Amino acid sequence: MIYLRNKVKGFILTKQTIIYLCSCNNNRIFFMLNIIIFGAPGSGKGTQGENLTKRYNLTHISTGEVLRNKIAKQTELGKLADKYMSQGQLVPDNVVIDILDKFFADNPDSEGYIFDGFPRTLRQGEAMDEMLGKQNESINVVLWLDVDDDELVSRLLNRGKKEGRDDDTLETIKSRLQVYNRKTEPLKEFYSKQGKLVQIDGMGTVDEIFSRIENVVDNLNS
Ligand code: B4P
Repeated sequence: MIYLRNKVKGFILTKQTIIYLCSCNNNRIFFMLNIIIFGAPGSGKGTQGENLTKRYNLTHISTGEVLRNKIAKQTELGKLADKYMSQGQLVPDNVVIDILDKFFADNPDSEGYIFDGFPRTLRQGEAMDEMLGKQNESINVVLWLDVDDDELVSRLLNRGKKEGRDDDTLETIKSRLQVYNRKTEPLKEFYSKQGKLVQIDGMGTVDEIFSRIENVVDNLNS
């Protein structure tokens, strides 16, 4: 209840005013919760992203999922993405930034967003801030799922066996982890400087991890 999409510029809103306005359904005051779920490949971004979507009624985007759909449909963008993903490399920034731009255009009335797998580079992070800024929005929290490397590899190999994803082979996993360390990890400092990064112990069962996440999200700004 803390995140106010302040369409009413120039008002100072106390907690009491917010409670009052929220009880008036006709007032078009929006509370938005914008979350980035962040972590290495296999850290559980997709898994916990879905849990968050259901629990907080958010609109979910997984750039990995969007790209895999494009590959399955053999679109031009899909063919391009496949070249990078099958090598464990990141798809070029301009391609994924365009995907995010379209996602915002398609979901203008969302109650909040959950970004899963985006941003993965500093340039993507800056582009996202800019896009959200245009809507008078910003990221509320970046949930960093911290998981040991051995566990990451074991989860991804397991998924490879079950789902047959091309990028879940040992060789590709190694290169994805290197790419993560080189290109994605610097985002931790980017969000830490903004005071938004929260480290979550990503080891344990899916339910245990989700209750740690709930604990953080439920207590934001309290
Ligand atoms: P993604 O689709 O984002 O996938 P991921 O990082 O591999 O996995 P995730 O962290 O979501 O793990 P999951 O919950 O599935 O990216 C795939 C590729 O797309 C990238 O390598 C890149 O090439 C490209 N791409 C995507 N976004 C991009 C961007 N913004 N810029 C450029 N390129 C981009 O969990 C993994 C497995 O572990 C699952 O099988 C799950 O069931 C299991 N698991 C989860 N939690 C567990 C737990 N607690 N215990 C045991 N197993 C667990």
